[in-house]
Amino acid sequence: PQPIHLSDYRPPAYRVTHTELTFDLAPSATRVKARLHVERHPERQAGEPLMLDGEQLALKAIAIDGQPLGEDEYALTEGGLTVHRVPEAFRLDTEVEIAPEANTALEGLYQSNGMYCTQCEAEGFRRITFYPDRPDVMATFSTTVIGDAEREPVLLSNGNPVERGELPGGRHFVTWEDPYPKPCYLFALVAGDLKKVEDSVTTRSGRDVTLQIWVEEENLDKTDHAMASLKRAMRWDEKTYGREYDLDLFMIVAVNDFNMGAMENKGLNIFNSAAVLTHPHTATDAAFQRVEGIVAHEYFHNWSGNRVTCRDWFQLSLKEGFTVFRDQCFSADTNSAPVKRIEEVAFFRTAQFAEDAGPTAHPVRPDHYIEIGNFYTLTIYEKGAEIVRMLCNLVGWEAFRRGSDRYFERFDGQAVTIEDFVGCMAEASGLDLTQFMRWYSQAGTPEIDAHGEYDYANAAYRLVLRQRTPATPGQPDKQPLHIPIRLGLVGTKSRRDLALTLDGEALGSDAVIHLCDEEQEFLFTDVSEAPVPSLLRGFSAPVKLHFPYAREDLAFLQAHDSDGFNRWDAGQRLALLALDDLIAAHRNGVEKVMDPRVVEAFRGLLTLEADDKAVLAEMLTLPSEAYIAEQQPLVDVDAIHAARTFVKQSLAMALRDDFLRVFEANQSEAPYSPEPEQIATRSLKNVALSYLVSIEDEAGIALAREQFEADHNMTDVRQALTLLVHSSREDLADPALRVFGEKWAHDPLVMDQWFSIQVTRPHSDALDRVKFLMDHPAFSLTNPNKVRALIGAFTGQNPVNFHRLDGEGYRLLADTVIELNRLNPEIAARLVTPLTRWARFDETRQALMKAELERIRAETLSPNVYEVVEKALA
Ligand code: HT7
Ligand code: ZN
Repeated sequence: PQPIHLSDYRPPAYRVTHTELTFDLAPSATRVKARLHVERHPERQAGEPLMLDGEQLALKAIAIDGQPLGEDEYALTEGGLTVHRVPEAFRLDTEVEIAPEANTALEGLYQSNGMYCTQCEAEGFRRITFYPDRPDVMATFSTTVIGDAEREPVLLSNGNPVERGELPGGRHFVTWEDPYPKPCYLFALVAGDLKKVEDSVTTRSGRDVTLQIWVEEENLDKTDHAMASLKRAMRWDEKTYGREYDLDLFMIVAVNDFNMGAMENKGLNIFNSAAVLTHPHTATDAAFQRVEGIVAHEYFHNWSGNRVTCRDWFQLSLKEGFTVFRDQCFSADTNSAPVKRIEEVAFFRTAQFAEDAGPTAHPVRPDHYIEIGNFYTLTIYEKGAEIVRMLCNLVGWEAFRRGSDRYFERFDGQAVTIEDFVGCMAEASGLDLTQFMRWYSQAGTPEIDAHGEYDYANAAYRLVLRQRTPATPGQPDKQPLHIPIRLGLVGTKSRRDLALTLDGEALGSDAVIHLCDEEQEFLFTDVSEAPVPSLLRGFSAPVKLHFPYAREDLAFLQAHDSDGFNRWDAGQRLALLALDDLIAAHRNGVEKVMDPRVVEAFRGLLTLEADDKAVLAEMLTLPSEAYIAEQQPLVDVDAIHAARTFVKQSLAMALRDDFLRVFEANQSEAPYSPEPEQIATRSLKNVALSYLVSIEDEAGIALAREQFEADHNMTDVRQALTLLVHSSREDLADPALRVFGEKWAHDPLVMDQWFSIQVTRPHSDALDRVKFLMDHPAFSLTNPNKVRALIGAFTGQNPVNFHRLDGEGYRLLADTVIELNRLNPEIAARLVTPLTRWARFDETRQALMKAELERIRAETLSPNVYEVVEKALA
């Protein structure tokens, strides 16, 4: 497969102004009739052939303006259909046959639990009909869906239903009209035996909107939270961005087989059931919060993505980065804002940093790709959101909002570029954002080396910052970026933020400085006492910051920094330094000794009367093994696991009574609610429990068992079960797993949790369990949630077992990727990621991992897997 380059972009030769579709549904032979109203693009010459994308379509009929075409008038190719000569404006009719039941790739029209559904982003529409499958072709759609009245009583598509009726042979139809021009990637169809929950809202301008969530009957009791989240998101977007919903009907459908979380199809969002269904007994707090965030994200796309869309797929982050930023702010407003930021950053620094440092690193706006499906990445989504966040902080909220209004108004109904978006922000703020644009074109994580000195004699603090971005594949040389650094200077005597004066200008006590050159010096004057600098507050830029903090400085910041995020970060840095020593001790076979400063810091946290329990729970959570690995020059999974376990157990032993007190003080019998206060209390209690069980303290074990048996809510049950299963108390783990597995055998989303808990167990039987569970009746390789719950959880969250020195973990992953490559290339390409990180490990593991990649490469590969494996072995 050949790469596509951004620099080759040209507008389409022909555009489609209106699309009429008729689907006659049948599992193995669905007929799709398409009538396209086509005209030449004014910027393209007359006389060019009409080229349409199409894959796995059996063409049954083709006509232009009612005249059937002869075989010499068109050509079918592997990727589509070419009509050699067409008029300036015309009507193209085609009819094709497709087989939804055979579609395991879950792109285009497929079946999930017998219901029909579609996934068209990025290039799935070409598996439905011949079409210019590119986002800059925007048309209004009229869609008729014909199905069996009994098997498919519900027939849905985008927009508003305008006609319905009976047909001979027990068939029926519904016609839908979507008045908003859209690219075909936003097309959707759903048909099946679904039930709905309905609600309504009145928008700010007085439009009544019906809200529907469509699910299988047994899930009708799991939609309340999604509906409430949707209503909150609608209000929030009106209030915060002045954006209103624009159709009379907004629908969400839950499907079990789905490659990603959800899809923002116009007026008909399709959701992975895991991203919409919740119930206190089946979903954890984290799942409730995830559902709220995803419901909001898809809804926000109605403006950032649908009304204003992307010119081409290189601009993907235009809609995704902006929409993630919007959903992050929404969730911060609805939940604990500092915890939301801590969670975002912890995840970002673990996973996006790793992506940026690996062989598939790419800019937020890539300049070439083979398979766009491989570019729904943390870089496009999360780093894209960090860039929008920096923009917002740089120009200030008021100018950002003016820029956003300008963007939506100027480009409504158009397919545009990242320059168009940033241009609106530059106009609204008057700032020159030329250098800032490099964030979009340069891959890799910038690193900042910082140092500072306090000059007692002159009461000045000199801070020197130096930036460099390491080379990434295809980008050996990097240019300096515009990096906003929010900071404070915390006085070591007063324990307060000191007033900041820079170049004679008073900046307050919390300010942003701009690092634009390779190296810059900042001289703060009138600094009345020696400070400890608190840098990159709130993670003001997606960079790695190195400052030679003494451990005492970190303990000081953890206790006294006014910025909650940096208080947490100082604690993480302090723990990381202790972990570094212990990793070295483990490798050298030296006795491990716990750093008393970490114990004292934790004691301080536990004895403090916490006003924010959610933040406290985060502060008591040690960096994950994956994050620790990210900090190491070479990853030693066994040493990391041993060191982290040692720290956890040392803290648990030293502070056992404190953890017990915190656990008991935060137990509650109140009925479950996903409100922030309750979530915070549960988090704190469950962190405390994890320490107690880590040392197999009898009281702790008893509490975990009681919590499991009390069966109050899934957050508590899952935590208790995980702790028991991950402990070495097999006598408790196996019965608990059996009880849980039998109780929830009927619920696929709970069974996903049951799978994950077992295969993330850090014991040596984990790999055998994975193999055994792959034959479990509830497991299926064609269901992406199951693959993620079992294989993804094992390879991503069980480092000591995945990286077994006999290479069995790698072999299992490669076998699975090879099989999935045929069934679902998109999922296969994502799943292979852990193998692509081979360069981070010792030579033995490197060789084993590369051998498995070679074995995959020897297969006949989908473009998705081919692109990833080639990059990994380049
Ligand atoms: N915009 C949606 C992306 C998506 C997707 C992409 C590729 C294959 C399957 C997919 N399902 C959804 C989701 C979003 O970002 O909101
Ligand atoms: Zn999105």
